[in-house]
Amino acid sequence: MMKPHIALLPCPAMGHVTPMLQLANRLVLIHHCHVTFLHFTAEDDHRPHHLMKLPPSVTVLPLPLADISALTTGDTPLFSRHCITVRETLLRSLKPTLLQHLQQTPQAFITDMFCTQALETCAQLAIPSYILFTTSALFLSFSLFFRDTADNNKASGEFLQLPGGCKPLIIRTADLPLKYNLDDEWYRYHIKRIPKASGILLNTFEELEPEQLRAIGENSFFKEIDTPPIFPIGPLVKETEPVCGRREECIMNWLDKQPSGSVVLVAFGSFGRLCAEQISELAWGLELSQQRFLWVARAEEEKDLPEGFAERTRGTGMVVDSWVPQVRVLGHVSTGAFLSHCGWNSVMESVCNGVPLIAWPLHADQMMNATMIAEEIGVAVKVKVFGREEIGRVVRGVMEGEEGKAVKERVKEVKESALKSLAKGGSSYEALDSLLLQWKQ
Ligand code: BUP
Repeated sequence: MMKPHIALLPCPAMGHVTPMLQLANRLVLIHHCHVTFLHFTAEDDHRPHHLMKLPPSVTVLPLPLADISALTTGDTPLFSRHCITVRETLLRSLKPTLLQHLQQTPQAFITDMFCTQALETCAQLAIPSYILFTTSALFLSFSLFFRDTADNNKASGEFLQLPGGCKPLIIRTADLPLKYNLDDEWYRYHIKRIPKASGILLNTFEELEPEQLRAIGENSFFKEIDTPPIFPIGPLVKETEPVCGRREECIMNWLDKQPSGSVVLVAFGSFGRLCAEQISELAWGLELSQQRFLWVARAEEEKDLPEGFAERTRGTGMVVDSWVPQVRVLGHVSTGAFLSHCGWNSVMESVCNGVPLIAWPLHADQMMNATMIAEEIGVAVKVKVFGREEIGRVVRGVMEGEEGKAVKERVKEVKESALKSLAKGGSSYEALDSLLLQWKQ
């Protein structure tokens, strides 16, 4: 029988490319599909580093980046430029690229949640299309509930009640990203296109968000707004990660020398930036906690570290600028906790490695993720008040205190259920397999 042919389109941002790469790996290596992996490319990055992680049989198809100079000015913020580039590239390049290069029409086209323009192209070419939703089911239910942004007054009061499964889903209004995001492309366009998809694949798993998934799958509210069928197929997390170059080797060598479970990884994702005051309070908080740490800071953030911080923490702490192999660090025996912005990939990577989180969310879905993993799932403790004493108390509590014991035990259980969900017969394996059965027909 011919292998099913699946085309994948990630949004060009690290937190989105990574889960799509894992999906590609799984489709090829476990479910024996032929995969075409589309990617946004400038002339000088024809095959970016991360694509090297794909199995050699995957066809990599570059989408030439649109020239957006006529649509932007020097003042256009970086994030808006990014959104315009994605939109214009899809509108101008996707259809001709598919028509020119795809000899065999794919049985399915899976596009990132921020590339929903592709759903229209697929409809024109009669290709069944799906969305890969790269964050939680809770955020999907919230997004669908807020699909009509004219209904902002849905979010008054302390709590917001979303239609649920057995019980309603409760979200704190303080955790909503609305005030930052109402004008962005997600609320204006992408959510509204969701009903055009034949299904939504989610980077979560049944055992992690049972109520949230039941709500979207079964509650009449979501049916009435034409929510497509959902397929929780996560966690889509890298299984291994190479150590690249001398700098990363130094980091791993330092970790090798630390006692088991003694180091707090501190990282705020690919977009997270702290202001000068936050950097200073975090540094004092880490010192007060008296714990070992590995802190991924930016070069420009390091100038805001308190005077003498490097000397006082020499030997027990390491501040690195730019990037660490995060999954490898989380999998290292010396790592005992992860102080994180709670981007969904970071949450899943921590959980899959059995590492409890210290939640310091910054924006977007991160506040909701943080509350859910702390208060509902029980694998994290939240930093509630911004300041050195609270940071010191929470970090020390997770590493040494009673609170820490509870989250450490719970995260081990969740890790086990994550692994089970991915194995043959597990919920995520079967969800992906059920899609393959449809695609093979
Ligand atoms: Br920092 C850092 N190394 O040093 P999230 C991050 N990562 O591998 P996002 C590294 O980037 P939003 C580093 O493992 C994860 O896969 C990390 O994704 C990797 O946050 C990814 O956690 C970060 O989803 O923000 O994308 O930065 O919340 O907006 O998705």
